[in-house]
Amino acid sequence: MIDLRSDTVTKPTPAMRRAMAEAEVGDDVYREDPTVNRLEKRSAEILGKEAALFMPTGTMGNTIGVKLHTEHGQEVICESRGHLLNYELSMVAWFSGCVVRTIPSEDGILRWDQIRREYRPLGPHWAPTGLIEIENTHNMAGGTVYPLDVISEVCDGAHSLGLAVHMDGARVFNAAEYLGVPVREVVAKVDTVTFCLSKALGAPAGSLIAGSEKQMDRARLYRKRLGGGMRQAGVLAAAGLIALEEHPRLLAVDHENARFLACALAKIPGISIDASKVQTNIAIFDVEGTGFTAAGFSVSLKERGVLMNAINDRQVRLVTHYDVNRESCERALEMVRDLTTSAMRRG
Ligand code: TLP
Repeated sequence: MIDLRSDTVTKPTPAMRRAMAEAEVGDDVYREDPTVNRLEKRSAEILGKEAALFMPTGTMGNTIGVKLHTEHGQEVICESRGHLLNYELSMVAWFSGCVVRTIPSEDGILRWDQIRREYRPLGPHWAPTGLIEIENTHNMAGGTVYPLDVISEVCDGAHSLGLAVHMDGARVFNAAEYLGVPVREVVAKVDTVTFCLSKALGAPAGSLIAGSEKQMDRARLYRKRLGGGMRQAGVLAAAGLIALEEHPRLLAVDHENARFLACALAKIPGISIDASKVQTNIAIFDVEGTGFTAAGFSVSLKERGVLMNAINDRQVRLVTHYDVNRESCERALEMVRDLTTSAMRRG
């Protein structure tokens, strides 16, 4: 099987497995796991934040990010297709007691003037805005990257109104690679950021949230409340350290593979995608012209040994990653061509 469903599917590398077997561990709830401590320290250094905290998942990182900045009864502004709203089981409501105000956009990127129009101060009828959340890269908009000046403008605007900005940076290292800048520049102005080791960076599990020391002290309590005190988590952090230190430099290959796939898909009759918009490791394409629904396309492609997920009735998402090389991408394309030509022949 060629698995292009997500970059979450990567298996730990031999180096990660060795590091996991040999990891020095302790009880992380007592802060005694040296490997977790090292991962948190290095994450904070690399992101240019005071402190960072190891999380089992990106969902928990975002949940805690929202909790840190809001009170019950407030609104969190995010983009309409944001992961926070659509794929996190309404944790914003469940844990933080907030509602989400969405702003639609074509490319997943929110500009300050759009946010400013939706901002609500304290008033007699409505939920006041408590937080701005931005997703970088934006998953369901096709891995799009926030330009640095847009992040800067959003953060300056939010801060001028006394609001914080949380970045869902599940794939923020992909954004940094695309922009050609160190990741600390991408997150410099946001108040907190979550990033995932378990996605494009290839670790088997784990994410981090980063921000100020004070915020991370509170985040530690919320993590425990949510059942995320993981004890000898150094076995996971050991793989995470390799992902953090070694894998960012490999991301360019995934980006080239995604662009390669997008350019070739654009030439297949019935498929539509603007390959020039593929910036990182995610490509989303429309299959309506092939006669398939997106779900039908996905099922038929699986019969040919290629996995891609339907994300709505018409669109299919592919994600390139460490475990899929160029040769596998070429084979995946052959299978897509085979599928669409046989469907067209049948009429
Ligand atoms: N994304 C997954 C699915 O949940 C859709 C994927 O396959 O892409 N933020 C963003 C932007 C994400 O893409 C994801 C996972 C998360 C947060 C949540 O991370 P986990 O799965 O670790 O809770």
